[in-house]
Amino acid sequence: DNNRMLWWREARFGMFIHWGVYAQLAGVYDGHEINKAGEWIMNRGKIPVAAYKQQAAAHFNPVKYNPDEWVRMAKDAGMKYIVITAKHHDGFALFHSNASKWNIVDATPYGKDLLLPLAAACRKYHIKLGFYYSQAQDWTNPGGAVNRKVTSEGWPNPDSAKIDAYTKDHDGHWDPAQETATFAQYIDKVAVPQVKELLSNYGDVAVLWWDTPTNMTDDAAQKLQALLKLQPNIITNDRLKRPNFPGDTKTPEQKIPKKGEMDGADWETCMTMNGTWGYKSTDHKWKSDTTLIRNLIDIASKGGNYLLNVGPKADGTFPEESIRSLKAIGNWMKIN
Ligand code: JFZ
Repeated sequence: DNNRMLWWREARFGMFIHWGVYAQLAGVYDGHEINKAGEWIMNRGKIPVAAYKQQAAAHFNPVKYNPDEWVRMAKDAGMKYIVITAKHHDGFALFHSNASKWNIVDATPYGKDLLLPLAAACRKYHIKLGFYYSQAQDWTNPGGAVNRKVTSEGWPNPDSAKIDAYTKDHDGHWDPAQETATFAQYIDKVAVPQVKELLSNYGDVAVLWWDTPTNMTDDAAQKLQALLKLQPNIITNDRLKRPNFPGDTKTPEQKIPKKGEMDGADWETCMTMNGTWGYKSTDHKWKSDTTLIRNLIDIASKGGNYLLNVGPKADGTFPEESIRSLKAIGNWMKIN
């Protein structure tokens, strides 16, 4: 079992990719800038399911998507693995799925599976591929928009007052479409079959990166955990369900632990290059190359891995600033 972790322990550096139809909105809905992370825009803006489908997915057409180039940029930066959001909290699948039409093939003009060519490019360049899958939160597939705490922020949405009142009365939901199934039904009809698809149709899957375990049930976690046998060497993180499903790796987020703090566990710090995971046209808070390189050294010297995020644009290209920083890190790697 220790063998399974060997490559990961030596990897030190990986690329996180947050990509989805939220990149089409790029942080702006109905002319309003929505605060916080770009991939949360549907929730933060309380965008109704039908409007989100129309305004984000119906125009999502990443014709410049070049996974060969993506993987080469990761490899040239010294990264050994990639973890991509196969499905984030908005429920949108970057892959063709028989479990839900809310996917790249059936819901966008692009119409082609995005993960198949990425998996091929990863094999070509010997980069390991992992999938992020939002198992507990799915704001579009019925039953997946599990109870969220309602905060009293004013939503910059034309219907904000109405939607706020609805949300308060409905456990954090903001659209009746989200409530037409139970969480257990969502797990059985969407999450379980989709994870099965991901672990069956893309060759070797190195990592399953679960997220936001709040509201998970033991039953749901057990069903998802059982699927991992489809990929005997897969490594999973600690975000399936806490505390009974610890996985293989701990995931300090946006911070680097102190020496010794992680108590001998395998750990991976995930971090953004600016202030958002999913692309936002308005986020210009880019970390300097020096900061990124220092973080990598700091993390590697403490025995962890650095999972550095890129949020590609809707056309399929990386933001210029990310491309530049990846090159700078790669140049530094070559002389060290
Ligand atoms: C989650 C997601 O909600 C977010 O969109 C992104 O994908 C990120 C990598 O993961 O956000 C989190 C998860 C955990 C913590 C904070 C934000 N945490 O443990 O502090």
